[in-house]
Amino acid sequence: MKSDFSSSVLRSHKEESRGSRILCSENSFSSFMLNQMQRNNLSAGIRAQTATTTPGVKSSAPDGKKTLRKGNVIVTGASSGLGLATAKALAETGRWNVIMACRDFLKAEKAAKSAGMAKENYQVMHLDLASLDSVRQFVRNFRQSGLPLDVLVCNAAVYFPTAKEPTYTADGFEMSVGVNHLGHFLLARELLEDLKASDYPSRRLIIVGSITGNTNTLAGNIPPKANLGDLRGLAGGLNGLGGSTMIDGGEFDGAKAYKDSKVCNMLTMQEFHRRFHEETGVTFASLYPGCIATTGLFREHVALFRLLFPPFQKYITKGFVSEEEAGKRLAQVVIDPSLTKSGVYWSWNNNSASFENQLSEEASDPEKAQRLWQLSEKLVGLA
Ligand code: NDP
Ligand code: PMR
Repeated sequence: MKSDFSSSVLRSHKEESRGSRILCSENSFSSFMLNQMQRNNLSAGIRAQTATTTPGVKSSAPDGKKTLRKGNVIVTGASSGLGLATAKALAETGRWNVIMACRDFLKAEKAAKSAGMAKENYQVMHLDLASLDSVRQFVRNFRQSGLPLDVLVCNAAVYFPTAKEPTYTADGFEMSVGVNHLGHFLLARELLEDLKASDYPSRRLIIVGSITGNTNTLAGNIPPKANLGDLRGLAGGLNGLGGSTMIDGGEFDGAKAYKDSKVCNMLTMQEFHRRFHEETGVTFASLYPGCIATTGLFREHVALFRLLFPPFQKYITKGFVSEEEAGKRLAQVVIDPSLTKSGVYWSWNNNSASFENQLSEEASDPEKAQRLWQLSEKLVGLA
């Protein structure tokens, strides 16, 4: 039974088209595992992607050789986990100035220092994605810095798996979708202008996605599953004032809200691609960096989960990746000249080689993406 399970999770890690059903409770992690060993009922959702590349523009150095100026990249949520590891990997190249867009200025400064990032390679700017005013203020502050914007990485996220009641952003949206999707949606929409204006050879907008939002994988089939339904809750404002705090209009569920927000992230990337890639040449991408089971994302989870999750991912699913390795992967999506294809959801195999992955049917539904775009525009005051 165990070998069946191990081989099934391995196949799933490669994200072959599949799904499963499982009963789980956050308090009995080992019973998840047993249940999972017994339940495997698979289904599929596959989609092909289109290829495009951006042209190169280089400036001349005094000796006549072509050189590239230092790139400027904004990374949201760079004060810990994946964001910090990515900021560090980019800063260490000496070719990138990392703007760490963080809600806690002091925490970010301390994190950069303890990661050994050299002062000349980063700066911290305040951004609280739980407030649309803060997002707008961040955009103004960034523009005042006079720096061109070459790459934007929407990385920050919150996850409330054990919350019984929803919490809300300053604008009254359920917190997980408010921060992970709506705050980033406004930020990315505003900063697209800046990316367009940059003369950097490859300008990129990257929105971090996840396997758990993709129901064509085993991980995406652990209940509660992501499902945006007909978006009626989002249309109602996600504020709990008479309507629902969940995108699909259902009862509040913190774990589902997070997974829904990741579906929004992946749909948004593709809608950006459809609307703006050809016109702007900007590369739009999303990714699943691997299971970084040690990050602060799980800070709200029960203690038993935090204890067992890293070894479970390391030894059973083999989906575990260190913060350092995950940071290198995301940094690769920022800088690698071979990853300029737009509209792609990147993943990595066990040898850390990147490949274009397939999204679930829902996470690649163009009509849903368009409706999500329109409703999100209304909620953040762009329409
Ligand atoms: P962390 O909790 O370590 O990092 C999340 C970051 O987001 C922190 O820097 C946090 O700031 C910041 N953040 C939270 N709320 C806000 C806000 N309101 N405004 C600005 N910043 C905010 O988690 P991870 O590094 O794991 O997560 C990073 C990304 O990776 C997320 O998009 C997540 O969905 C994705 N991901 C993670 C996986 C994993 O296994 N960990 C797997 C797949 C995807 P602060 O430091 O102040 O708390
Ligand atoms: Mg999952 C190949 C199998 C695989 C992978 C790659 C992940 C990734 N997980 C896998 C399998 C399983 N998980 C199985 C079989 C179980 C039942 C025992 C399981 C359970 C589980 C829980 C309870 N897993 C979780 C949770 C969480 O609370 C995490 C979550 O959903 O956060 C939203 C999580 C995750 N598993 C992953 C990844 C990457 C996560 C977390 C982060 C994320 O998607 O951002």
